[in-house]
Amino acid sequence: MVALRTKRLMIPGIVLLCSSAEWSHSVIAGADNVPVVCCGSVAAVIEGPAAAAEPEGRKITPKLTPVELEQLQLLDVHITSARHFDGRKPIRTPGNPAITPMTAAHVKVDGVIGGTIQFELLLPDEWNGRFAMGGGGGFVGRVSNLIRDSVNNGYATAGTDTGHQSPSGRTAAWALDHLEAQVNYGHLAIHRTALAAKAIISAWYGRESRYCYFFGCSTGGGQALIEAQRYPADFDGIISAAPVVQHTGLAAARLYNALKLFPDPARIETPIITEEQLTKLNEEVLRVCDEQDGVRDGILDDPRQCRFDLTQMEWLTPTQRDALQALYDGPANESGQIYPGMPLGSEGRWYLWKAGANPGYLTRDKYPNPGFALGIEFCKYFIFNDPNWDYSSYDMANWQSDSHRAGTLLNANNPDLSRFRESGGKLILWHGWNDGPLTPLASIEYYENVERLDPEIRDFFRFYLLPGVRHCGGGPGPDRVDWLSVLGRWVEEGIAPERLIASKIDAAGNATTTRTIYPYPLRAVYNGTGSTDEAENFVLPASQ
Ligand SMILES: [Ca+2]
Repeated sequence: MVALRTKRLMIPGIVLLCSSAEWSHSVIAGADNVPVVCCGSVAAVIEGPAAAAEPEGRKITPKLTPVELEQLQLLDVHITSARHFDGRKPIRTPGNPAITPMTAAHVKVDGVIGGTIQFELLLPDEWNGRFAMGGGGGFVGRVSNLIRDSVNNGYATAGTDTGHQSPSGRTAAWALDHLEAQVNYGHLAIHRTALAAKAIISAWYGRESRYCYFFGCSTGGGQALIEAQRYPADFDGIISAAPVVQHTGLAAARLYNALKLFPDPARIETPIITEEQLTKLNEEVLRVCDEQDGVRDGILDDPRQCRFDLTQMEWLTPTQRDALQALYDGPANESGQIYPGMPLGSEGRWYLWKAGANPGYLTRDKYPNPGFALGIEFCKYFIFNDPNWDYSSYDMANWQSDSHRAGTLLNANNPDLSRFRESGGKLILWHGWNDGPLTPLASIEYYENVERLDPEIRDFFRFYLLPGVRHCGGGPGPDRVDWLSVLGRWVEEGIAPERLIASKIDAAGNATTTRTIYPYPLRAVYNGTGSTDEAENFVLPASQ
């Protein structure tokens, strides 16, 4: 037996033990005791430059070559390639034009964890000492990183497919009777990718990450919350945007919508309501509600303040009114409310997400729209384990018991964030009021549940509602905030985000409208003078 001389490298949440023996054994003793093997050369790197503290602010450069990195041995982690890009030709992100093309020189690392969890890690030539990981959307199913372009600002950044392939992100046959795939999707793949990325970063630069961040939206917003709940040592700061707080509750809402909007499964190509009718409904909501916040601007600053009576909409049929009321109310059964309904003002995206029949989706997915697809696929493969399950005869009375098992694997609604708080973590949650697919009322419910357990919640957790902003961005309201910088100032400098300025950016890159945003439950209101397009004219009333 080889006697091991070990050296310890402290990484947030894990301890690496590396020896100078060729292909020695090492152990990561962390939250899940994931074992890792690293080679002696890596240990030497760790023992050398890692010991010298890097001055704050200096860019850190690599200590290995891409070829050496490809030879790095991590147990159950296989690095498939490490390629250098010089940054002279901008690299776009297929399928996500919102991500700025990458222009920073960097090494792109591709790898696989546990045989199925594919990941990508970008290592900039000039590193700012920070690791920033991004989340995915829908059922993920391809390597996804919401903040891939953070490499341009010097972050090492990673993303994962969460352990399965689903190119559209809307199908879930991969989850059929596959507990490992379900757990990977639910939370474990993000955690394991974070650990692997940190170990590779430490080897590459010869020192550990100074700060670690996570930023996800939609499914990625749920990934963000579940990281804080299950793996509180993984990240120093987390941003959860428009999150899937509760997969099973969201599936209930989508199933309930399908029952109301597509009652006949043989006629899913024929919606019961038209896009023009939903546009008209949105206009009627704005006519009644818009000015209640003091500004007629096509934006509802707090839709909960408005009372809108669907029965007055005589141009809708009783069947249409019943289905639309169900969307506003959310799913319920004799046990009570299952999931919150949709807020007033979000109707503008309902046709696309829940109520319409898009020929493209019908051809590709055999479903009329993304909300229908995601909801019914979830029921088939996570709850009933039956590809032929028929939604149209389902009785919502059994929902809580039917969905319980899936909820224990996937839901990100545990309100106990005490371990994350104790580890020094900071959490930002934001949600747009005009979100068509995911109701912001679920985010309010989660924040208030956490607050019930921890009245001093604002010490480490801030929640922002953005008026007029759609799912993950866009819409009539100012949607741009440099969230990663806001979080960084809180984590690294202790400057808590008391007041934010959100901007709306036009095609030329200019800010056309700005709004002041305060953490929930505070809300800025128009002071009555000056332009309603300028944040400085929106203030916190004395009553708050
Ligand atoms: Ca308004």
